[in-house]
Amino acid sequence: MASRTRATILKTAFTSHFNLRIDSPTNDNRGRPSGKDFRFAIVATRWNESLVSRLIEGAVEALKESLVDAEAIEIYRVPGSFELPLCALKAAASAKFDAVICLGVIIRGDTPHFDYVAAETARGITEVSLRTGVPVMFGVITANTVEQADARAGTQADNKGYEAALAAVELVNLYREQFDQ
Ligand code: DLZ
Repeated sequence: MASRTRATILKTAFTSHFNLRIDSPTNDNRGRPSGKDFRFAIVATRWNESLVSRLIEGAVEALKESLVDAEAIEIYRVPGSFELPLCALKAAASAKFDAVICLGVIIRGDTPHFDYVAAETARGITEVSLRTGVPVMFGVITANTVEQADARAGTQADNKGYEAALAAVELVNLYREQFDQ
């Protein structure tokens, strides 16, 4: 019984995934959901600027590949990751955006500071999404070393900003098509 239920859920999930990504009229020619006519806010930190700037580039690249107009992307900068949730909340509550993409890099230091900043950033971003109903993406690298962070700020699939932006485009399509939002 349990396995039959699981099979049904898997089949349903596969069917809607298939419809969304391949058959949907909003698909672009790369076989991905299209971001056309959606609006996105990018909220990014100034801490670890050299890495975060690469996450912003990755996110913008993914949005453009998804046919998002350049004017439909707004970028807001905050000091550090701890400040991401409040700015994300303001962007999400403004009703100007279909999704918010948070970008930052938190690198472990010698003190427990990393744990407080990383935990509160993740918790805050989740809370913004649940409170507003707007998808808020966690494009924040949490790494033990600069080398680890560097490897996650590479190109395309190796870039957390690119990955977060693709997830945002997928979600806005899902919610519009399945829940009319
Ligand atoms: C203070 C601090 C430290 C030590 N490390 C980071 C980090 O690795 N990544 C990051 O995004 N921000 C860091 N910050 C700054 C905090 O996020 C925050 O901006 C300050 O504590 C001020 O509230």
